[in-house]
Amino acid sequence: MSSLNKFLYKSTLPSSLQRVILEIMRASKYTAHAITTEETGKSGETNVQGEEQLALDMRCDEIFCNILSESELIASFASEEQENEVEINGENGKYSVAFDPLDGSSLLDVNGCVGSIFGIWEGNGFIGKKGKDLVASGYIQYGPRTTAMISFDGKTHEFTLCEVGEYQLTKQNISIDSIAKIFAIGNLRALPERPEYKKVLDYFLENKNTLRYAGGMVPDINTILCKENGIFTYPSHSEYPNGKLRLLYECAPMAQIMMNAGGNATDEEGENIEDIEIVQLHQRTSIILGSSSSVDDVVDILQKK
Ligand code: AFP
Repeated sequence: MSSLNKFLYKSTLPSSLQRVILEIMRASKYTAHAITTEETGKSGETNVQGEEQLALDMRCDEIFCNILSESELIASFASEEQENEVEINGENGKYSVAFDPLDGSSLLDVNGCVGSIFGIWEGNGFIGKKGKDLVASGYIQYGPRTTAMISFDGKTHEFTLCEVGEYQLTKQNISIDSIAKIFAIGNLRALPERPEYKKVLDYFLENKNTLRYAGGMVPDINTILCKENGIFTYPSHSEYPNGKLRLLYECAPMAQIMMNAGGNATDEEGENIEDIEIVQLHQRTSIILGSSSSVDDVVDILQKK
């Protein structure tokens, strides 16, 4: 099997973009180590989202920030844990990276799988850009094994961190079935106020679909990509009127990863996630993502009301 380095080298990606991806993946190795060796307790701080930060949230953010800050290729970066964009080389940089350094941190205390998510855009900054402008995206899942899905040039591939600390290609050209048999139905707390979402649940149950819901965006979407089948739903409700998940560093990268695997990714009105303009670093969106025909069916159900 090819190493990530060799796979990138043989690709058509500019060497500068290859280097940025490798720096992000270097950060993931330190993150994987921190997760298995450092405390999972609370930090006593809250982030810009008003969410209680765990010590590991801050540690993983520090790892990504430090590594990206060292690169002359980085124009700026944006993190879930940082209120504002951080300019590194500005107009002298080539790429801007948005990342969620530790997604699903509420799963740490139960030893659940967590992940890091990233998206890479050309140029300096994010406002005014869209998911379709991403030049590469990916996530790392920290579980019994550390694995990653990395997407560029219209394809999505899986890599696994091997014993010598190198990512090896383990699955090339992921391809998602069009009809879901697996469903990861998020935000069930919306059911009482959204009877149309109950119809979505009934749709999955009537089709005898298999429920797989971990409560982490990375493990839930990773199941769909590894099984090459499934659908993930996280609609809005009164607590999160625009949805809970963030466009810039969660939904836009995940949408590209999924679409480059032949799936689809829209909001609950059916707008392609990749077409939603980034107007605020931490803006939220609803998301329906996975097997393309099933995404269409769920949006139709939600829209019929
Ligand atoms: P945490 O980072 O607070 O664990 O939230 C994880 C997350 O942002 C995303 O990874 C999940 O898909 C989603 O929230 C789960 O939300 P619920 O807790 O409402 O199921």
